[in-house]
Amino acid sequence: MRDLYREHASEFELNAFEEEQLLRLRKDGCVVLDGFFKNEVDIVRQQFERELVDGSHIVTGNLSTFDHQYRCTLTDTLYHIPAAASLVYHETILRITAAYKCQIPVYYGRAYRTDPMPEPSASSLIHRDAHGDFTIFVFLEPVSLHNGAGVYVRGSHDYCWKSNIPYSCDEKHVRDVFTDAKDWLSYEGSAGTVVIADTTGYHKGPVWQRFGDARNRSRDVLHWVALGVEDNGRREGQRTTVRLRPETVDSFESLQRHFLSGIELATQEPSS
Ligand SMILES: O=C(O)CCC(=O)C(=O)O
Ligand SMILES: [Fe+2]
Repeated sequence: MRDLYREHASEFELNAFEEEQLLRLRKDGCVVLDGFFKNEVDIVRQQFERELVDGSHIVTGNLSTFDHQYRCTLTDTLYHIPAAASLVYHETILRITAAYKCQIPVYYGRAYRTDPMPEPSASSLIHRDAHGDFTIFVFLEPVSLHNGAGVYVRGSHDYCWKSNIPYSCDEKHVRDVFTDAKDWLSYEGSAGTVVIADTTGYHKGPVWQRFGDARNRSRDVLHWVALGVEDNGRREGQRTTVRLRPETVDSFESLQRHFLSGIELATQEPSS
């Protein structure tokens, strides 16, 4: 798959803005693009709100280790919110992800709301994701420490890649290693803010300034994880990614076909 990417790297050529983000991403492990989708996000948020009120396609907990009673996830997100597809498959994000991973990214977005939590648990505690996981968040409303921002530890991607540390870890240990307050990047921004993060590095979210404060509000996010194609094959079934078997992708054209049929599949009426 990496060879396929290298052979067709010109298809993913970056413009000056994307190049700048890529450099920051390589250095810090995370970039925040404030209000990047400010014009597109309202329609996505309205459609998600309708689904939350209707409730019939909302699942609470049990989708993955980090899903819990405070998280409400919309199933078949791209079908129920067709407007989300142009964000999830946005060229700039595809190009940055491809260039960072030197791989053609395959993924599937989903929307969720996290209600205020009385105390940090699951992904709100410092952790890292599996090696090679690369996460994109689009915040559907302005996001701050009042409605569950997030934190990324700048530079920890290199540290985590090199060492075989566990997924969950003690925040004190991370603070001992990353002592500079500037390393602790809190991602906040206006509606449509995009965060692109190598989540092999340490992060946590959602995070409120004071957990348990009665004034805390929920946060709505469109979220997806770009796995390498090899990873996707290995972990098929565990993630709601587009299904793609490496052995069926032997040329760029067949990859493009798979990619498009993946998008089509994701935006089609669910079978059950
Ligand atoms: O919602 C978030 O901020 C983070 C989710 C996360 O880190 C995860 O699912 O691994
Ligand atoms: Fe995570």
